[in-house]
Amino acid sequence: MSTDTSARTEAAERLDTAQHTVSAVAQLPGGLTPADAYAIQDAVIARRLGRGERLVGLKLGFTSKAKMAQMGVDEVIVGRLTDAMRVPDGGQVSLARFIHPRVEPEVAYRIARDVTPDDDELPVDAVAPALEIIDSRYRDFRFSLPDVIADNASSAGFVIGSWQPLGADLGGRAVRLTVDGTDVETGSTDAILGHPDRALPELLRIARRQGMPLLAGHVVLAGGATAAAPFPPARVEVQVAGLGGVSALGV
Ligand code: OOG
Ligand code: MG
Repeated sequence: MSTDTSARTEAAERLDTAQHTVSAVAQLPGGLTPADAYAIQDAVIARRLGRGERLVGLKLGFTSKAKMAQMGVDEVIVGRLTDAMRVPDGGQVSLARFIHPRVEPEVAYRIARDVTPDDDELPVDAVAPALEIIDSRYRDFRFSLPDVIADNASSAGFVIGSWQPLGADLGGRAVRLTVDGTDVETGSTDAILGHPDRALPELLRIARRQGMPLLAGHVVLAGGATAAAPFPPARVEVQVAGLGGVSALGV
């Protein structure tokens, strides 16, 4: 695929249409670089903002080996979260909105203030247990690294539990993903880059490189601590030891 503007616009339109018509599409033609793919992601986000959505955060992908192995990808990526993706804790989610949704247990951080070029660390002021809903727009949930970057890192929905002030070490916390009370995935926050706090400098680095603003109050999802599981019509809950739980009901 050539990387000219019209090819990028066409790829973005294809992915955006797949999302709001809930129909999977073929992978993008080969030969895209990650830079091309982020330019397509920018165009996908611009279309969402053009429909009145607002940016409310960012997410990291492939920060754990379990996720990398599950999807055959081995580089950390970033996607954008909008208000339309937010689900209240305990709320219902219509599964008809998605093509083939999956859920992941995550840890969320909150950005404390607008980040400036002088910041050498990402300022965060709170942490919460989180549940991410991912939904690749590609057929069979199969993609290359540039494909998934262009597809906004499969972002589809997110649920944030109660925010708590930072302080205690977030490393080594047990993580559970349950469906109707039964464990489907278990792991540790250390699966996220060895310690979830390590997601923050990774986000700062990639967001700066890509010119993505990091703004006060925005959510940061640090990445799945385990492999993702299918999102069934049932109550899905994430528990992070010491942080509590967060849930959503698929209907
Ligand atoms: C891409 C999204 C990866 C994570 O937490 O690693 C991700 C995908 O697996 O479709 O959200
Ligand atoms: Mg995730």
